[in-house]
Amino acid sequence: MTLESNPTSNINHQTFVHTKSLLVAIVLVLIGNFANAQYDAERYPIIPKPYTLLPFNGDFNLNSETVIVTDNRFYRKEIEFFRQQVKKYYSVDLKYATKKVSGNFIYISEDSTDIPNEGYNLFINRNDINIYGGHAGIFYALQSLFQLFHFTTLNGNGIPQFTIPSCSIVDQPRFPWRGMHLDVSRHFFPKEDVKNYLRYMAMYKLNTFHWHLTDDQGWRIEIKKYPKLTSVGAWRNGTIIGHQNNPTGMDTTRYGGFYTQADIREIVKFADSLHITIVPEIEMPGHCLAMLAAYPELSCTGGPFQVANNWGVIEDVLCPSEKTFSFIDDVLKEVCALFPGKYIHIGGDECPKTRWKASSFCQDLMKTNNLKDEDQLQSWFTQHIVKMLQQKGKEAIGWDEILEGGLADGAAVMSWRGEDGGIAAAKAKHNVVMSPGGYCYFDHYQSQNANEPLAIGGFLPLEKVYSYNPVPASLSDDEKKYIMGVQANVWTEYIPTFAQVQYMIFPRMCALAEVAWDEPINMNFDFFVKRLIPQFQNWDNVKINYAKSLFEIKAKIERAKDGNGVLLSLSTLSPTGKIYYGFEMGDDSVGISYTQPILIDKQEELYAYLLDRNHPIFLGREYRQKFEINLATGKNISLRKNPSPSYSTGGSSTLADGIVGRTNPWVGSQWLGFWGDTLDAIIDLGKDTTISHVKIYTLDDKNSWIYSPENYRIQVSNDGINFTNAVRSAHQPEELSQYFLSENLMQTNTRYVRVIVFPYGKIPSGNPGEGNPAWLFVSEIEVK
Ligand code: TNX
Repeated sequence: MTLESNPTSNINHQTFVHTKSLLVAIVLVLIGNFANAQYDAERYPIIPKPYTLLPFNGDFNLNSETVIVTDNRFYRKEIEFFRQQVKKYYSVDLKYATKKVSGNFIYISEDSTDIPNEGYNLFINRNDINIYGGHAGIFYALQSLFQLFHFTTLNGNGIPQFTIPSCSIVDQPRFPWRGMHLDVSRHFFPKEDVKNYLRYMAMYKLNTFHWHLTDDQGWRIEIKKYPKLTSVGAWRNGTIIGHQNNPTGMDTTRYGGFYTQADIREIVKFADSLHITIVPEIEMPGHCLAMLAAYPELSCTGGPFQVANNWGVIEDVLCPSEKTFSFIDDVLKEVCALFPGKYIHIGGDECPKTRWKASSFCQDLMKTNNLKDEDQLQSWFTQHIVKMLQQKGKEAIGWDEILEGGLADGAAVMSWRGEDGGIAAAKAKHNVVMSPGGYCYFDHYQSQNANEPLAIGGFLPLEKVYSYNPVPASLSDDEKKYIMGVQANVWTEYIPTFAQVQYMIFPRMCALAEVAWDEPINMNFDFFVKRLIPQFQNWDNVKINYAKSLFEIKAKIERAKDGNGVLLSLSTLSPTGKIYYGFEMGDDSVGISYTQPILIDKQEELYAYLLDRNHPIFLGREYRQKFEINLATGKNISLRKNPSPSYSTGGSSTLADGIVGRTNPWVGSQWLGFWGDTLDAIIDLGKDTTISHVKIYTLDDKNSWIYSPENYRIQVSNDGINFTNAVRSAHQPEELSQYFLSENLMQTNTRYVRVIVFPYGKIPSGNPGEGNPAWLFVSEIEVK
């Protein structure tokens, strides 16, 4: 008799499975440490890594006869998404049933007793698969299952067969806010692209979509009361070509687009079916030029304005007038009605004060309200908006600038200028989402390769995303509770197509997903990479354009033992790649097989490439590097003050590694960054040495808040304790550049050279980041 025809035995079976599930769950939790043991990654390539996974021998065989059984029709949307995915990625059409068959089923039960929010239990046996959880948990269990498909063969009818490896999983997330952001203002991505973005997030259990809908370059959400926001504000007359620091022109193509309210409702509903909450962002009071182009009366000067066609920070901002407040109130009414989530993002970043300073209206307003400066005026403005949202039953979240000058109760902070804003907010008992530039900006470069497609700058390789812990150690246990989670941001100035969006988020989004889901103790980068590689096949199946920088040659530079030159180690994470290298001026043009670190003690240009061990093909792109060797190269350098953790790759030895950082575009890994801080470095030349020249390579990129230094000092010493100023030679080098400081010295015999470089200071008004300290970036110190 089959279970199907016998309701009693059906119930018994259910009860049995259920009891067993509880037992296994308890055992899994009890064996705490065992949970961190590493299992076969290729067999269980689940990302993010489940809280506990207990591997078993044997497999469940999945084929087109497998049925999904549920006694609760309310799971339809969770199951339907999974079914569509399985059909799309694996070409298998799974069926539904409301009663169990004898084996070959996936049974789904709403039983969230003792299962934490968003958690689930998933038991894969040889004959059946059983899932328990609340709605979100069931959705995530199906996503884990989706990642366990192993193709075996085609059956007689050409239908693919799969095995699903046996195991027991008890899973739950670390943070409730697991976010991805997308800027649709700088470049517009139609509805279908946004839905795909949400699908990608859901696959990796990310649950919060921060939709950056408005900015200087385009307003992208229909507001019925103010139609010009989209008829005027959604379109620009052209777009800058190339990098904003080095533009090659301006195209004159009318560019734009927007989402109708019907589109938005459709996307919100779709997101809801994936257990994703959308947080819409309406930027104010800065980054509002598109809004002002449509309604210039909201500005301090009256306009006229045009939607921006280049990037950066723009001085025209909202005027904090009654008219503006009532306009925003109307806009937010419509926004709140469209988005059911608790939070509305109100921007708040990068608001220049030039217009407010020049406006007699603003100056009077400040006097009337006892506001001592324009920063307090912004805080006063923000508090109004926060209250406006609270009256509509919502909470506000904003970029960390909204902290300055006091923050209204209930408002949450998104920390992007490092972690300081988030730390201050948590200490003041505000909820926080961590999204610091150094770990979470997916518009930054992920590879140092010179052929990488144009990006804004920075350097954020996969392993750096993975290394992030969103809970700062400096917080007390009580304060830590305010960290709601973590989010990566995808600003699209340099991301014009959806294929490029894919390139910037895959695979870094997988690392973020694990940072958001897993406890640090449960994380390990090498084990992550082993689970990541099997995803590539899936992405290939649906033609996702992912970055393959993981397989590139990575270079590590260390001081040579005796301090003469540097040792270059090359490595790759590619399981089948073999490294070959050669020198540009060398005899061996094909290159030789790499076996051990290479000593570089003279001016050279080295190239290296990867060959597949099994096939005569090249993998990835060539690595190429020029080395400039001088007296300082490879010598010991000590820093009196450490660089900012965001720009500290390689530490102090980066300053004497023989590599002069690229400037346009610059890649973060080659530079040490000091935020408003002095560089104070002492180079130990090892013995008394005659020197007559010092050159310091610095960076100038005002859009990224990086300024050439104001001033510097060079000192010498024979004991490393007592330093005297080096004497300038009358003959100074003729070359001048915004990218280096260069000085000829009177010939001096010295062992220690001290280089002090003072940062520029406060960023002057009218520039991006005005009022903030400027960054000082130094790549290399050359001594001759
Ligand atoms: C800063 S992050 C911005 C954005 C830019 C981004 C580029 C933030 C709150 N503001 O307007 O697109 O840098 O990385």
